[in-house]
Amino acid sequence: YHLDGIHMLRLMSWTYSVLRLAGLIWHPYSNNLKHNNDQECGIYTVIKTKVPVTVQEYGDRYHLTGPWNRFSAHVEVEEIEPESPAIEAAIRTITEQGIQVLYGRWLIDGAPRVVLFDIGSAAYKLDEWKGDLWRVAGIPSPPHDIETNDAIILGYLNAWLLDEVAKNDTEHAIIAQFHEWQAGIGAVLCNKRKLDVATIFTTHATLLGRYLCAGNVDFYNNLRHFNVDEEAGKRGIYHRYCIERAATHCVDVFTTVSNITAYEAEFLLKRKPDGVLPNGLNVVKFSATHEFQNLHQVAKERINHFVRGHFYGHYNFDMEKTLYFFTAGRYEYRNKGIDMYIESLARLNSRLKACNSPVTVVAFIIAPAKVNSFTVETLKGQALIKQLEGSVEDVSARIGKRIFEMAARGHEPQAEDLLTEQDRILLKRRVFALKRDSLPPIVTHNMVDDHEDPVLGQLRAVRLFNNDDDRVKVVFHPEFLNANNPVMGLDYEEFIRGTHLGVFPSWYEPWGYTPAECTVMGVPSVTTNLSGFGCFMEDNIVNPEDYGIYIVDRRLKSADESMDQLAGFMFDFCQKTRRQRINQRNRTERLSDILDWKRMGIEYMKARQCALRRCYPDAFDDADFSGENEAEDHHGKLSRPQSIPGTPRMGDDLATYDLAALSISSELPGIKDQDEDNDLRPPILLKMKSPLSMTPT
Ligand code: G6P
Ligand code: 1S3
Repeated sequence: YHLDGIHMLRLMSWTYSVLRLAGLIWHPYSNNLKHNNDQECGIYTVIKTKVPVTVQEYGDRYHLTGPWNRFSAHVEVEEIEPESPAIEAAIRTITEQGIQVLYGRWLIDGAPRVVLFDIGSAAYKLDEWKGDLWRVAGIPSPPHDIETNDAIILGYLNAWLLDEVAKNDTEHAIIAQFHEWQAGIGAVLCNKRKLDVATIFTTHATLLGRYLCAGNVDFYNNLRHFNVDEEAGKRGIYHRYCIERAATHCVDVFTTVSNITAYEAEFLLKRKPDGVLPNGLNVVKFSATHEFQNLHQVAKERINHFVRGHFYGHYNFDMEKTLYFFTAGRYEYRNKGIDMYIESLARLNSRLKACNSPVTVVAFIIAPAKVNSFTVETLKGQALIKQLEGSVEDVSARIGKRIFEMAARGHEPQAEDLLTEQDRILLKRRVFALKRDSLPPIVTHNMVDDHEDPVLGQLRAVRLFNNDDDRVKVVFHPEFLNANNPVMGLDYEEFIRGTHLGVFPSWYEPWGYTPAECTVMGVPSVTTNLSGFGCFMEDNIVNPEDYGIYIVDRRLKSADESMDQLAGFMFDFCQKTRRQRINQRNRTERLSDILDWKRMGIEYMKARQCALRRCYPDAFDDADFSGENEAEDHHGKLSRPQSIPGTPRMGDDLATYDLAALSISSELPGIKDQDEDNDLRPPILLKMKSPLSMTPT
C-alpha cells in the first residue's frame, strides 16, 4: 500500500456479528435461533444501535456479516447488488462453490450493508474445516455441539470473504471487528492465514466468567487463581473457551465493554485488553422535558389498568400512592441479581408495614421462562376489568343524557334520578363478579417447571403472596413484553416509561443495558458496582444517586449487607414526594447525553485506529487520529446538581470539579434545559476514559 494517512484513505470496515442479524439471534449459549426481541440480547443492541454512527463514518463501506435466516431476512433485508467490484467478485467466488449468500441492506436506522451466509449450504465443508482448525490452531471441536459447528462454518466463510475482498481490492485498508467467541474463528484464521486485514476482537463477557458466576464460586476474590483450562473442561466448554482465547490472542486489538470485564479477561483469557469500548444508545431527546414526563403519565395509566385487573377483588390500595418497580432481562437468576431483588423486596415489605406506610409497591419481574400460556385467573382479571370499564362508560353516557334532558327542560337534576334501577343492577353484577376467594396470583403464566422455578421458589420462601396487608405486591411475567400481549399490551419501552424504578442488582454484568435504557428514558434505576454500567457511572459522576442512579455495593459488602442496602434504597425512594420524583426523573434523563453513541462511538474509533497502526505501522501514526485527543481533553466528573448540597468525597477537590464543569459548559450547549426545581445545574461533564492503553505495542 501507499498510504498517505487516514484522511486520504477510504477505509472499509467489517463488523462480523453472528449474534443477531436479520431479526434473529444466535444466543451465546442457547443453541437456538430465537425471535428478534430487543429485550433479549444486549449484544444485539450494541450491534444494531451503533450502526448509525458507524455508517456516518464509513458510509457504504461499512458491512456487517452473519447467518442468513430465511424466516426473517425477507422482511428485514432488502436484497441489492454489491456496488464494490471487489465484494461482488468475492461473493461470486464463494457462491460458485455452492454456498448461498444474501447481499443487501439491513432495514434499520442507518441501513447498513449486510452479507448473510446460509450456514446449511456450507455444511458440506464442516468436516474439512474442523480438521483444518485443529491443524492450524489446535482447537478441538466435538461432534455434537451445533453452536460450535455453526461458529466454525461462519468463521471460515468470513475469513474466505475477507481474503477474497483483500485480494481483489488492494487500494483500501480493511478493518474487521469480531464480536464474541462465536465470531472468534474468523479472527483466528485472519491471523493464521496472514490475511491483509486489521483485526479487533471484542468480548462482551467471558465464557468462563459467566459460568463460574452462575455457580457457587467466590469469583472476584479468586480471579487470579483459577486453573482456566481445568475449569472450562469441568463445565464442558473447553473447545469454546479455546476459540475465545485464541481469538483474544490472534487479533491486533483486543477489547471488552467495561473495566470490570477487562480485569476479568486479563486473568481468564490471559491478555490485558487494549481498551474498553463502553456500550452506547441512540438517544432521542425531546425538545422539552415535560414531553417525556407526559409519556410517563400515559404509560403509567396503562400499567394502572393492568394492575386493577390483576389485583381484582383485592384492589384496596391507592393508585396515587402506588409505585412500580421492575427488573427485566434474560432469566439468569443469580447473575442478573433476581435473587437479591426478591429478598430485598421482602425486607422492603417488612419495613413499609412496620412504619404503616401508605405507599404500595408493585414489583414486576420480567424474565422469560418455559411457559404454557397465561393463567385463567390472569386473563379473567383483565376481562372483568374491561367489562366493568365498558359498563361504567355506558352508564355514564346514559347519565349524561339524562342530566342534559332534565336541564334542557328546566329541571335541576337530583342525584337519585340519575341511576336507573336497571343501571344499578348492571353495576351490582359487575361488582359481584369482582369478588374472589384466592389471592391475586404472583405469576401471570402457567409455568412448565412451577415447582422447580427459582423465582417462584424464592417468592414463596419469603412469603410474598400478594396478601391484602402486603405493601409490596409482586407480578412475575415470565415472558418478554410486546404490544400484542392480551394482558399487558405494552411494548418494553412503553412499560419502562410507566414505571418508577428499575432494579438490576447484577452479580455478573459486563455492561448492563437495562439501567442504561432506563436512564435515557428518565427512569431512575438501581445497579451494582459489579456491573460495567454501574462502574462507568461511578467513574463519571460525583454522586450518581442524585441523578437517580443507585449503586449497590456487591464488592466489599456481604450479600446480607448488600440486600439491606438495596432495601434501603427502595425504602428511601418510597419516601419521596411526587415532586421529588419528577425532579429526579429530569436529572436522570439529563444523563442520557453521556450514553449516546455520538460519544461512546469515539472509543470504537480509537480501537479501529489502533488496529490500523498495529497492522500497518508505517502507514498510520498517532497524529492521524484527532478524536483521541479530543476525548482526553475533558476532565472531571459530572458534579452534583446544585439544588442538592454537595458533600465532597474523600480526596475530591470539589472546587476543581465545579470550575471544570463551568468551563466545559459553554462547549456543550445542548444540555442546558431547565429542571423543574429550577436548580442552576452544572452541565453534563464527561471524562471519557480509556483506562487501558490504546497505544501500539
Ligand atoms: C409526570 C406527569 C405529571 C404526573 C407525574 C406523576 O411528571 O407529567 O403530570 O403528575 O408524572 O409522577 P409519579 O412519579 O407520581 O408517577
Ligand atoms: C452481554 O450480554 P449479557 O446480558 O449476556 O453483552 C451485553 C452487551 O455488551 C452487556 O450489556 C451484558 O452485560 C452482557 O451480559
